[in-house]
Amino acid sequence: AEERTRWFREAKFGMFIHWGAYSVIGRHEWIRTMAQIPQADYDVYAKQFNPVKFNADAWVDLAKNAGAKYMVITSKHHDGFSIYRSQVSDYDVETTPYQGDPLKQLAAAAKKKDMRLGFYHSIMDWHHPDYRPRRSWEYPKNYKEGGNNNRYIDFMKAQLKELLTGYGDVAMIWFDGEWEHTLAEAKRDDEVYDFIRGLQPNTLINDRLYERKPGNKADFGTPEQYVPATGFKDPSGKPILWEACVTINNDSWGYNKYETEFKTDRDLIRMLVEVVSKGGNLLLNVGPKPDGTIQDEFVTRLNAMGRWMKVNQES
Ligand code: FUL
Repeated sequence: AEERTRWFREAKFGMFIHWGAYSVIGRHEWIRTMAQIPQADYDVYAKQFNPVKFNADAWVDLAKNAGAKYMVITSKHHDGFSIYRSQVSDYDVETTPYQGDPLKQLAAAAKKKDMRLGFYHSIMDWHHPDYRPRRSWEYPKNYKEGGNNNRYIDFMKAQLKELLTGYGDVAMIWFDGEWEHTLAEAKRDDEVYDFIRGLQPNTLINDRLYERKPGNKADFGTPEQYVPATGFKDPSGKPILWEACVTINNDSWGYNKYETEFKTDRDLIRMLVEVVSKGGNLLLNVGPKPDGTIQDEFVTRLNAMGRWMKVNQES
């Protein structure tokens, strides 16, 4: 385990990327639930995902120039839409006009530029017919009925297999949305853990696979939108590696075209220093636009962090 996490401990700084069908709407990655958008209406937006200006090299350069050593991108967020060409799902980029596979392009660019790449993969899935519970606002009478979470977990494993066999070395699988205890109730969280290890023994796995179950095997903890006062402990009280994930803008992770509040260069540099001084990593988020470009408010701040780092680097 020590050896497996060495790069992570040395990396200190990563770039998080939330990008998907919700970016088309441009409000928040939770927009489907927040605005209670029926699936059929949401699909109209999903089908418009067409990032014709996406340039994987530019994204990797942006991260690299900022001083980030790894990138983590949403292969699938809670809305269930996969931004890669998935053979086991028909709710993916293949249903859009876009011809490419954004994750393939990003993986190739990252490899070329010596950048590690990991995938955020949501366990919770508002779209998959087998996932339970469905949203209670959508199915008020029968949100727990039908479906089959065991079948859903099989589907999730099939997607993980695609990600872990078709995209080169995967730095980490960053799970999320296990607070509905889908895997825990089916007693299949360790099975998913072993499945990943079997495909790529060095891929790191975050604590959200387990929703912080005591004694779990996760490689690192994931404080969200705050920097822990002192280190970070697992539920049994043992200090563990940690990575604080934080947005540059006020609170949405996906692109929000109405956002007006952004942390300053100074806020961000000080936050990075604080995180590193406490032994953690900072995973700083950007929410790219649906066309594949990244807004100036993010770019200028990331560049400022990079400049600061270059000036203050030990030679
Ligand atoms: C949360 C999610 O619900 C947010 O949308 C975001 O992905 C954040 C990093 O994790 O739990």
